[in-house]
Amino acid sequence: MSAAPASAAYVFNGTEVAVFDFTTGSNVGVQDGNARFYSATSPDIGTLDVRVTGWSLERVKTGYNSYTNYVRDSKLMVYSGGLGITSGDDDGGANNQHTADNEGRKDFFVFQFNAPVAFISATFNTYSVLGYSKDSDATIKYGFNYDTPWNSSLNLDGKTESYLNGLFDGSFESLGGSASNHRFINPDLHWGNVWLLGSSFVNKDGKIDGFKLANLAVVPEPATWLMMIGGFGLLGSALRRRRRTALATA
Ligand SMILES: [Ca+2]
Ligand SMILES: [Ca+2]
Ligand SMILES: [Ca+2]
Ligand SMILES: [Ca+2]
Repeated sequence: MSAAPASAAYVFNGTEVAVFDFTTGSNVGVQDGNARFYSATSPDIGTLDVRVTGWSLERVKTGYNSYTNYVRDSKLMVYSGGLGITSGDDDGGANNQHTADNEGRKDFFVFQFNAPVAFISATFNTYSVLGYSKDSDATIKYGFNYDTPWNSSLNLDGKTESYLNGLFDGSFESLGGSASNHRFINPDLHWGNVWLLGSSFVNKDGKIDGFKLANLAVVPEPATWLMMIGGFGLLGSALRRRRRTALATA
């Protein structure tokens, strides 16, 4: 799918999606591990909030012939082109390394929502990292986490990739090309209140991925939806309990 205007309202299953605009904010005083907060509103579903952080996976030699990937807190930067990540091996962001890139460390965003959502689409602005050709493949992970409030730290710094993966129910690839693009990123309609979107961890085509994320369209899960439009709180939580019980026994 190409280039639906970023700000255009559009409809998913009869509901106007909520579109987070990631092109506003300041980079003054940004430190590793900084968080940014954004809100998005749909006339149909009200307002959703998200906490966004930037990370990278560093491959560390841990034995004669073995390696372990560790999560490193990184700088979540913001530009007119969208959110980027400057990680510890990104030379201060030079040569478009301030993007979410998988040259060296694999950079990724973590999104903690105040309600379960499904990703629908996103705008990827591509950049040539260190002079390589542009590409925009992404790894996406989704899961439910009710141990940590949505607006609090998940304390991922220094954790292993296995620990990171344990936070999520599943993972998939969203392949993109060299041009900046707006695309659907959740064809199987997964749900979660905690999501990861990164420069591809798999990168099958071997081309370095480097992009800024300009926006993200989501919808809340139906049970939450009922609560948000008001008056159905008990019904919503009953549905949620049933659903999660069903998941737990599946
Ligand atoms: Ca980077
Ligand atoms: Ca890098
Ligand atoms: Ca690609
Ligand atoms: Ca690639």
